[in-house]
Amino acid sequence: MVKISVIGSGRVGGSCAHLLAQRELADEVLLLDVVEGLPQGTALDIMQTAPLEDFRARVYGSNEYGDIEGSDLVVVTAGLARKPGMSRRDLLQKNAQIVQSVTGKISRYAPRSKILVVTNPLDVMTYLAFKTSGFERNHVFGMGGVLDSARFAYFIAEKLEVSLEEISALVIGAHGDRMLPLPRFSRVSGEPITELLPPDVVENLVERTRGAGAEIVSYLKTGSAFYAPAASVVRMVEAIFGDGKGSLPVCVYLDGEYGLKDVCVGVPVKLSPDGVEEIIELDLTPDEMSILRDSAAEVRKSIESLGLE
Ligand code: A3D
Repeated sequence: MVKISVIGSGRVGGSCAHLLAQRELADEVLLLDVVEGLPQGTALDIMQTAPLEDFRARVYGSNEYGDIEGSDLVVVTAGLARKPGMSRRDLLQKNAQIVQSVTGKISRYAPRSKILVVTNPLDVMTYLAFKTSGFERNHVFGMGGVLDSARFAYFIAEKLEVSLEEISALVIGAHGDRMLPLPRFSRVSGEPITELLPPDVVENLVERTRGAGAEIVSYLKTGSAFYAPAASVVRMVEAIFGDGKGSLPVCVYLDGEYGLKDVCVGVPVKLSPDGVEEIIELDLTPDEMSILRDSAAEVRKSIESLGLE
């Protein structure tokens, strides 16, 4: 029996719950929100896809944190989404309060769960969730790199007009303007894209990936992306409860890895039912290392601006 609770039944949370049920990645999916009726209505809508999509998972909604008891994994999507003209930093104060309160409830009602953070700004919220929960560091992690890497892969496929199956792309670092797409580690049929495309084209793909979230916000105007973010969470859930093979870029608390300490950023890890099983240290060039360090420094600055320490 696998139980997954999704806190926040908005666009990302609702879409996650639907995909988790459809793929039968959990026996029970609980949707929880502070808005009365929202998780219940969303869950009922999702359950009514079951006769059409033929899944057996049970999705239900609640406004009571006590219902997360027994969860193996809690996905935190509670918070405000970025609106046009709003930077990730604008979200910081408000979402910090929400994530601290939600994490406090998780440690109280589901102390043996793992926490997967989605709320932005992702790396700071993952750090807060880790610190507030008091959980071991391998039990608290965030989704950012999987989405950024999927976006990079999509842009590469579009540019080279090749099938997506041939592409593996990798983005590490903070989930934001200072993310670190890694062309050397992004391959088409095993060949690094740096061998297939001129440097200016690679740079354009990197820049488009860095701005991919904002590009969608500029179209939608009243919200941000949610289909690909939800699919990215589900990819991580598959890695946790599924075969556990391969590595994914995941936001984790670093304690000396990559020369970084007391900060959360995205790096490749192996996931298993016990959470983060191993942090993989890539052999980065001095330039790549310097971008990663800048990325982490930006996250630390935001953490410090919250005045926690
Ligand atoms: P939205 O559709 O507004 O849903 C958020 C939900 O959270 C709403 O239904 C709120 O009622 C609910 N909520 C607020 N406070 C609480 C609380 N204390 N307890 C329970 N529920 C609460 O937003 P969304 O689903 O589009 O986005 C959710 C979050 O994910 C935002 O912070 C986004 O910025 C973030 N996000 C991150 C990524 C990453 O790649 C990291 C991608 C997309 C969205």
